[in-house]
Amino acid sequence: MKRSDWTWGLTAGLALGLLGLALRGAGVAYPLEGLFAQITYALGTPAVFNLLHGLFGYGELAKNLAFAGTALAWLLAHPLLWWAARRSLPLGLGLAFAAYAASAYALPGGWLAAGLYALIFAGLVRVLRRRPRAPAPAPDPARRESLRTLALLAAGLALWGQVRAQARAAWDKIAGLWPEQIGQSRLYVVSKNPAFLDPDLRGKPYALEVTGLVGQPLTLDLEALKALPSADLVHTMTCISNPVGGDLIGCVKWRGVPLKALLDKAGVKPEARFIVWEAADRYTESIALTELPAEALLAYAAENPQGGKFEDLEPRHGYPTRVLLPGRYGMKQPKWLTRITLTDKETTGYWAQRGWSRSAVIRTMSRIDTPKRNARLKAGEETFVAGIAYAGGRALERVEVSLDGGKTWQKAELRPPRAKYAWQQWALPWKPEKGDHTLQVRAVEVGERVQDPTAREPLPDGATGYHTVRVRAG
Ligand SMILES: Nc1nc2c(c(=O)[nH]1)N[C@H]1C(S)=C(S)[C@@H](COP(=O)(O)O)O[C@H]1N2
Ligand SMILES: [Mo]
Repeated sequence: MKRSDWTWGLTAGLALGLLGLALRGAGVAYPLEGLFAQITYALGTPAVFNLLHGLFGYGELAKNLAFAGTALAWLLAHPLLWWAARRSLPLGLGLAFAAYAASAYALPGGWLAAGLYALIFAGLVRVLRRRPRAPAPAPDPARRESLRTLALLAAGLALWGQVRAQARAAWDKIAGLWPEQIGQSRLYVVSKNPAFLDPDLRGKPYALEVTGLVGQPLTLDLEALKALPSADLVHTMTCISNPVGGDLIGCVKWRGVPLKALLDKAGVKPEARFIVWEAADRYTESIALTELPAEALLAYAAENPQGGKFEDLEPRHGYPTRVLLPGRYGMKQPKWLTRITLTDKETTGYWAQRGWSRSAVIRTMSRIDTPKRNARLKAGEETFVAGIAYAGGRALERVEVSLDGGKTWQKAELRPPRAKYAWQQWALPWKPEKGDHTLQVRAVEVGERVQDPTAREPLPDGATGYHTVRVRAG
């Protein structure tokens, strides 16, 4: 081995290690993580485990040292691979694939990721290694060279597509898990009215008023609203009366007019401090201007995930327009909106008058979608504990699952959020042993803010506590 093998090898190992972090965010298996899992699994045998923890204590230190060791092993492997690849690129490619596959094979999509990493590695070798200056005997070597590079690139791209598709499919394959986005037809419906008394404004004259402390009062029908510049918002609607584990929650992509734009058009007077909403069913709500989220939307359409087309709001979801106030419970988001009034005095909304929270800020929640409670599972068969989690627009650090009724917790795979106000899917592969199991889930926000464990009823501020599901495996 030459010195350059060391320099280039270590550089490539470092680059791939770092690149891997970014790829991991995009759902590609991270070989370093697989290697770490295998090494710690081996070290986890009781004797070794006790020895290590006797030496380093039970804190994070032992784990971090183990990871540092893994990273070092990873780095040191790369000069060797580089040396091999310099002698023969196919040999290097093969060895690299073997090494990455040995690290990542146990992770979902691990084999594909290994292929992708090996190709990137080979690409690095081709680009970075100094070519011998020997006279080229082959006919038209430049052309052949670029063809080979192109082939490598094409293979890399194809594999990348595969990896992405598989990462997506892996989530879609978990039976019973709610999708990243639902259509309005699957969204829960809550209203203060008996359904037959809900407003149905289809085919009726409609005018939305913007009035009160504004420079230029507005009256807009649906056409006029649709003619204004629009925005899309992936937004999770949830009801303050949703019990822990309940399904009064759903993430939908909406389209409408940004409220800020509408307010600018009307010209809010300086003395205005609150927005009061009024709806066709005489529902009212309000919010302080300073608390209006920048993304707040006057929605008139929702995306149908089958086909991706935007459709008018269904009557039960507020046709023709409704308010979307991300981060707040559904009660702050009137349907069948008819009037927006700017005022200097606070008013109390329909549910707040009845004792529910005034601010109605969404509490961090997580739910187990599968397995269902009292499910009968096959002992020893690989399955998933999976569900959704949402923190009202605050970022989630991780989701943890307990398979033993809250005694111990482990990190689940958390799918990166589609958007700020999207719920997130999470999943943990699980091979249940024979017997009864109590599953629990909790979400952890950035800054180690763990979801509130106290069991509370929805009234008045929204339910808290961990969703708990008992199942039997036999
Ligand atoms: N006009 C009007 N808007 C309303 C309500 C209502 O009774 N009347 N209920 C609110 C409540 S409590 C919730 S949870 C959401 C539910 O919206 P969805 O039925 O579209 O899911 O609408 C809100 N907007
Ligand atoms: Mo609600």
